[in-house]
Amino acid sequence: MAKTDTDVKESLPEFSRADYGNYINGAWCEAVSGKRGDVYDPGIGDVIATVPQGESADVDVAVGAARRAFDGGSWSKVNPRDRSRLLLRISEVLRRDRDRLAELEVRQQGKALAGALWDVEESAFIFEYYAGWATKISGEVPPIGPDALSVITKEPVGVAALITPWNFPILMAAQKVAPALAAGCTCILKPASDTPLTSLELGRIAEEVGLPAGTLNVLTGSGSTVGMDLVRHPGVDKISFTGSSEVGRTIMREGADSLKRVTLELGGKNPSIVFADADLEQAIPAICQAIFFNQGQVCGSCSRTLIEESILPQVLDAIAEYVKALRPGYGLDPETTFGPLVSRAHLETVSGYIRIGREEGAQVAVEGALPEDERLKNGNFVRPTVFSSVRPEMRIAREEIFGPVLSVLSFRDADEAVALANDTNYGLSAMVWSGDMGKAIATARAVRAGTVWVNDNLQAPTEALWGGFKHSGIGRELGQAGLEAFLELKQLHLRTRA
Ligand code: TAP
Repeated sequence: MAKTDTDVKESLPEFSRADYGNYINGAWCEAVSGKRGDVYDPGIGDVIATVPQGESADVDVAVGAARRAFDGGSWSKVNPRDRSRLLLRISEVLRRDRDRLAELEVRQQGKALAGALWDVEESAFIFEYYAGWATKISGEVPPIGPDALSVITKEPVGVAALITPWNFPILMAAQKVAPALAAGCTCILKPASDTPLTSLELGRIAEEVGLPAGTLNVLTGSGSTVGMDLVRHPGVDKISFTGSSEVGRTIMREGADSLKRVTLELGGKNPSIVFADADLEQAIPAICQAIFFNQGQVCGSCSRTLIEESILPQVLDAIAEYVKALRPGYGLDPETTFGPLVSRAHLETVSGYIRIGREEGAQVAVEGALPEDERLKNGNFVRPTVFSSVRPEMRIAREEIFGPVLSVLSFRDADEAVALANDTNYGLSAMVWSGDMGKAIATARAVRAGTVWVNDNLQAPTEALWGGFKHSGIGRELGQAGLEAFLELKQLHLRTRA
């Protein structure tokens, strides 16, 4: 049954527009210039909040605060047990405020509520997980002989600038802030301009739990000014960035003068490989979810599906059924399974790729619906689209679209599947579906990607790791590797000979 306008309004509770400040040195402040920027609800197109539009002067203030807290200042004096307790407190407050934060995430990003609730819950777990690590950062004493003692310690890397994207705003912030603080770093969080609100809420939580001033600073402003200034700033020791490969390359170039340590989590054009002996009842929803979840705005999404030739028609039919069953709508409506794209600019990019696919000669195998409700007419909705007859050289098979656009290709045997899977500059994730575990594992090992799921999809456990090969990034986040990214090794050489 089609929804009425009234139904949708009921799922859009009144929301009063909020004006946020930046959280710098333990205080809320305007940008030095006094400028502010708007934050839009991508489902309805309205302005829901304003935030300071930071510039170079604000970067100097934030870096100064983080530097002071690190260089013998307040955070440097907090011992690991207390660091751990503070991270646990952040985790508790995230859980306490889960529903409100999830609603805010839906409003600024557009995602379906169930996903937003999961994001906040997982963010709380990330803080809990790294709270455990804070007291376990141990060094080594290598055997160098009787005349001296060599002690290797792990030291915080210093002031870290954390630059996040808009697809999982609070989760990406947690993924960087929690290990940075556990390691003993101080930080400046620069959220994406489209989705700064839950990062600013993280500043509010830092204030509530009593994180010392300057330890976590949240600074809004555009990537080309605030982001670039953080990358070039001599007072910043480390950049942890998640976003596009293009900006990742710029960060490496611009950070080179000050020899910035970098962790780069970048884009992907990830393949799913479906063999004829796969359990299709599991594989088909999994490959569809891996491209349509969060409207395809997921760096690990599998936007190329490679299907063994003999099952191509039946898999295409089943994908079409899945796409037709998607429910486009507003993220807070419990029936919604498919929300808007994050911004008008991104809608144009994704729509452009759908046009390019048609022009390149790919066939539209199926396209899904747009919401019918008038209330959503200014939302950034796009039809989920599946292309068949895709050739490997087409742009829709090579370039990251970061939207709900699936390119389907076929293969004859495992060697061809691996060759197609690896025929990309990217290497973030991949999926292999087969009932033959030996073949599945051999294929997974041959694919050059940071994570390969075998008979599963999109899992990125906090306790494991996440990151890419090739143009998909440098370094790893999550797990122990995510902590090590905020540590430097140091040797103390102590003469013991008289
Ligand atoms: P980007 O345009 O790269 O933006 C990411 C962040 O970097 C934003 O905070 C942005 O600020 C900032 N930024 C932009 N230009 C900058 C510059 N010159 N110097 C420093 N910072 C700069 O990406 P996006 O559009 O937000 O996100 C989509 C892309 O991110 C996709 O390619 C996707 O694959 C990738 N992504 C990767 C992952 C992982 S884990 N690998 C996760 C999510 C997304 P503004 O918002 O103010 O422009």
